[in-house]
Amino acid sequence: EFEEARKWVANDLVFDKNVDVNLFESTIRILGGLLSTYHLSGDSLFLEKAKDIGNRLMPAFKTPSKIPYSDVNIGRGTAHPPRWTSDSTVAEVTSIQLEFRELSRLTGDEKFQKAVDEVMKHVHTLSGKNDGLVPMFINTNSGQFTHLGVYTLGARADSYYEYLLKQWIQGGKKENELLEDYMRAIEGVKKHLLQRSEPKKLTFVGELAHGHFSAKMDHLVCFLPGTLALGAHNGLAADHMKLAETLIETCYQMYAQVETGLSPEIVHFNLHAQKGHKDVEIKPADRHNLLRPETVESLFYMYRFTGDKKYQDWGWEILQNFNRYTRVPTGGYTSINNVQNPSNPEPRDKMESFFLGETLKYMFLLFSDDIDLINLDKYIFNTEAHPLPIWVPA
Ligand code: DMJ
Repeated sequence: EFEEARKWVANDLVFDKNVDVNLFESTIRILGGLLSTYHLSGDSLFLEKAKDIGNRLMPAFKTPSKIPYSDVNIGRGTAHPPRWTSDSTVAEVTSIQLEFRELSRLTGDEKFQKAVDEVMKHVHTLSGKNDGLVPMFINTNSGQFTHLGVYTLGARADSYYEYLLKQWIQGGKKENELLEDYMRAIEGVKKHLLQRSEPKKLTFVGELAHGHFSAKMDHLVCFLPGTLALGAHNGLAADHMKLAETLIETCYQMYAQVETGLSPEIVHFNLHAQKGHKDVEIKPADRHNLLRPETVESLFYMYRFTGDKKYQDWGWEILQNFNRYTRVPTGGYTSINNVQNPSNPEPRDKMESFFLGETLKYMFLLFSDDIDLINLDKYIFNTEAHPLPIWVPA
């Protein structure tokens, strides 16, 4: 299968195309995937392809502020923001660093690293943060945060926090500003976003909008227990591990309390006990499941670091439910519209590439007891689950 895929990359993966692509998605999926495959196989074809796509993505950084645009035409070498705004998403511009930094290290061409390091240095100094928590948008002209006052660990901010820690680990734990920003942000989460639900008193991460707390949590936030555990494993505060343990329980309950045993895209937690109500409430617009990886990803980290088999059991339950409700008899899996209807979850006929890239890969790693199957002291996973080497392994 690998040889078949290699042949496809060699003959059919051509980037000289007049097409707009999203900088972030192409970096984490294509560039990250190629770099990782290069390391795991040692085959220089993948590095050549990584160089090619890396160079073609670089025009995105030609902006007045050097905060990259969201979209690049990889054939024409032009870049632009979305049609309706000159803003970029904070998580997008701050979650391309692991890949571009590694590309510089491998090629000896520092321009890739310089471009992404500059973004991090700039964001480090920006005002508009709230105890280390960042807004969701940043303007490519002014370089300032926009839509101030809204803070989430979910969509549009999530992997900013993940990549602070992971870049610090990738670079050999020397880049203090990254660590400072990460530690401050986790304090910000504790101070502003943590609450407990009723009746089970589950600790969850809500959102803050102009001083008002909302008990809304995206499934995307479930990357956080894994990231906290990775930080604790790398010598950061032991209470991060405690928080990881409570949060992964919450993420598991986002599956277990639902009719199909699969989490919806977004949940709202009950802050007050009401007869007959569970902790988790689901709004009709949020009841789809896109086969997302975050909970399984965190289960993998928790199992690796604690050896507690309950994490494998929870992952196994989730896999059974993916098989029951999302598996397509003729092959593959699909997103579904309704996690609350076991008799008709309404298949969508769409399987995101992160289901193979992340969800199934983390399942595979979760069920293995071989700690050398991607040793976490030697590799760091990018946000699309592609392992990249730590520059100075522990
Ligand atoms: C993936 O592309 C990445 O994990 C990203 O950081 C968040 N969204 C999807 C998976 O849910």
